[in-house]
Amino acid sequence: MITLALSKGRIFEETLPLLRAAGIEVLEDPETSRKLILTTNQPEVRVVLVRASDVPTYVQYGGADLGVAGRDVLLEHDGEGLYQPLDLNIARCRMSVATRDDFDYAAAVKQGSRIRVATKYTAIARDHFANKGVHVDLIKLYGSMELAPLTGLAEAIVDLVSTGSTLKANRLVEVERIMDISSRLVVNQAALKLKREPLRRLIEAFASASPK
Ligand code: PRT
Ligand code: MG
Repeated sequence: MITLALSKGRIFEETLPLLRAAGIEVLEDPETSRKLILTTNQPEVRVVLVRASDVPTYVQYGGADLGVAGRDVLLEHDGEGLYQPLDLNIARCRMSVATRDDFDYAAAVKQGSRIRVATKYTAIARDHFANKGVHVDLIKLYGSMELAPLTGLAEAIVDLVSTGSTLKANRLVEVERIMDISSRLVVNQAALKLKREPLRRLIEAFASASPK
């Protein structure tokens, strides 16, 4: 049995064409079914649905043989034992710094002021500001980062941006791009040895079907 960990939503949707290219059809729709284990047309392949940030954990401890996770999630997850053979180029977006449109970020940085930054991505944010030599107080949030600058919780946020419409709707502006983000395939290292052939075939099919 090969177990693939996916999260519901964009990662599931964007992985479907890659599975199809490998001859795998998922037989249940996670949007209508409440099942967490989905069968496929191949009796030896199943999909498990987990939170996006839990994908690396499932793969690391062998709850799944492989999974698809965003670069953001992988950078925030500290764990060994994950083989990352492939950037799938799906679920693309960027990690950015954003502030209220009336906040002068450049001036605050130049003056060396301490900036309060709210984010779910504390590892990425800590690294970014340390490399720039900018003093920040990081405030950990689990969602709705956009609200932080509007309520005075923080001057800036570090969050994912794709179309930019969420920032715009909240009168925030992107003041710095930290990195481009896409989703990667992660594989359990022990599974790679024990299930070498089927995994190799799957990885190859994903590689040739993933957007360039
Ligand atoms: O939602 P949940 O808390 O379960 O987990 P999650 O938010 O980590 O999962 P999910 O499914 O929302 O995202 C899974 C992965 O998709 C992320 O880890 C990213 O690698 C990738 N991805 C790509 C995105 C986006 N694009 C994206 N736009 N993840 C989140 N967003 C959010 C962003 O945080 C912001 O709130 O969408 C909003 C901005 O979108 P725009 O289009 O308005 O700019
Ligand atoms: Mg989400």
